[in-house]
Amino acid sequence: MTIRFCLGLLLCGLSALNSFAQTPPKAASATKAAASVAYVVGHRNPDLDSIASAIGLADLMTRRGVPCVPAAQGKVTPDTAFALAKFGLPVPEIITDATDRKLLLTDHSDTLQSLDNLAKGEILAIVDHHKLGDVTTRSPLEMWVWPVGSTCTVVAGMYDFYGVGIPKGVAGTMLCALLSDTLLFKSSTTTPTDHRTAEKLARIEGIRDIQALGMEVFRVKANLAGTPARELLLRDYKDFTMGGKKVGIGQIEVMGLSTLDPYKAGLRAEMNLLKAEKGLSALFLMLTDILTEGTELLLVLDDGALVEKAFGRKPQGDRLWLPGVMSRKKDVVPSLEKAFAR
Ligand SMILES: [Mn+2]
Repeated sequence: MTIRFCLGLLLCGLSALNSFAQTPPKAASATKAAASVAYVVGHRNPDLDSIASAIGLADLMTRRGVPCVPAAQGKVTPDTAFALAKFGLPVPEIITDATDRKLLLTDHSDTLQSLDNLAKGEILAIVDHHKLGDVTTRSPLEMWVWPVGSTCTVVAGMYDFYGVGIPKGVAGTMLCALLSDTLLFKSSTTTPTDHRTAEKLARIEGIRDIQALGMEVFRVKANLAGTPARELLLRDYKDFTMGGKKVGIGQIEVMGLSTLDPYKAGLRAEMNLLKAEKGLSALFLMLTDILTEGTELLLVLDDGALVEKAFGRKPQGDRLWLPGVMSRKKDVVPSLEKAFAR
């Protein structure tokens, strides 16, 4: 009795002390609950790499003692839905605003490609494989940016570094993303690390034929049937600022360019509309053929001379064939940035 009484007194005293220390107690606990989980999120118009890297990084961080959930900045694409269903993972929740959120950014570091009100959130980490963007932070952060074929390659490297095993399901989804982002290892962004990582992920998932899995992903990705032109244009679309001008670049990957013939007129019309709506100086759409390994660049722009400056060839009217060009981040963005900077 006495002991219980003393303990009671002690607890009362402690909680009084505690509530005295926390001012105001109610608001503090509410904020704490909301802030306890961090969101891992890829870029706008999320592709499979953005989603899979968010899932992998959320799992790794949670197991390192930082509770995280994967999120997406919008509806997932058909190839993402396919990979998640194949490996039994749920579709991440959609978030669009950073306010009062703890965040880990994957697959981007550009504010234009990130959440609204990014400055009102707290960024704990950036994990990416693009050029370094303009995101800044107030506090120290963990930052992993590698020039490799996919953000999932970087996330796999982080698992390795921290000595954490990649779970089945997550490994398979990350493998699909790696294959999707490297265009089955054909993109100029592909490195030996990507090949090694793919083999490791396949081993974990028990996948024997990596190429066959990649073809499955691309059959879904390249199936455009019934998709409205506006949706096709925006599916893998990114905004950039180049030489102070607003520039948009979309990409559609197909197996055989003729697949796109029925869509070209509609795409062209939507490109003109989108350029006006967004007040862009230039809008490019990369029609990338995985079979012939090149890109037909559709263009709508104010200054036609820019394209020749960037790629060293004259466009044929409103299009330009670029043999061997398959990567927006490595083959197209740097050339355009240079041309716009002049
Ligand atoms: Mn990526």
